[in-house]
Amino acid sequence: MPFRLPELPFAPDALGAHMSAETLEFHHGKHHKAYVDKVNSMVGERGLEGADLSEVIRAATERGDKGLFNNSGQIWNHNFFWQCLAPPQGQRPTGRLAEMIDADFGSTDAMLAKLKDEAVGHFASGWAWLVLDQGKLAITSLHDGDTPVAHAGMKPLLTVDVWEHAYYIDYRNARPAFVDAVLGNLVNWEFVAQNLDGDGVRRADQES
Ligand code: MN3
Repeated sequence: MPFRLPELPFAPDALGAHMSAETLEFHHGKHHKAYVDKVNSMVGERGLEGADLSEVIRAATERGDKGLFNNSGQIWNHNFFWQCLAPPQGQRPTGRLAEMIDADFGSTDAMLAKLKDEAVGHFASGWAWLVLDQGKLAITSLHDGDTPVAHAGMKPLLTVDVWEHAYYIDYRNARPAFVDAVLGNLVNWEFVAQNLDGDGVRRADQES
């Protein structure tokens, strides 16, 4: 079986003006789908039929296969990104996650400001990440299709897609406004808190 485009975990109009149905139609329905189609066209000739998505990413890393790496990494990154989003209901981090954020950054607002700086400051295409690194929270970014799946010990908690295709419809070229809208309104903090178990990679993995 080839890889499939996973369904969005919310209705296409559920994120309101922060991320429009038209953006999701293009970002999920065309960009994310294109990565799925591309990888499905590549795995056969590379002897990787039947491998899980994470196994394809790791094989591409070991082989230095840039094309397969970026396309398969982008499938996983988008699988994870959609789960990081939820309809805007004034949600904020709670419980152990909130305590860890306060301990490592001082406050939720301070953490969000740092994550925004990383997202806005990342040159060209990539992803900003909140990760768990040796039991502490950390903020970083990865370039193009690079993904925590390829970095042993990097446990993903939350990501923001800062490829221009994530915001050009709703925000034109204004990446800071897009990042503010996502971090201030759309984060699924329950999903982020679940990932404190270190099992985030599995939650966006796929069998083929
Ligand atoms: Mn994208």
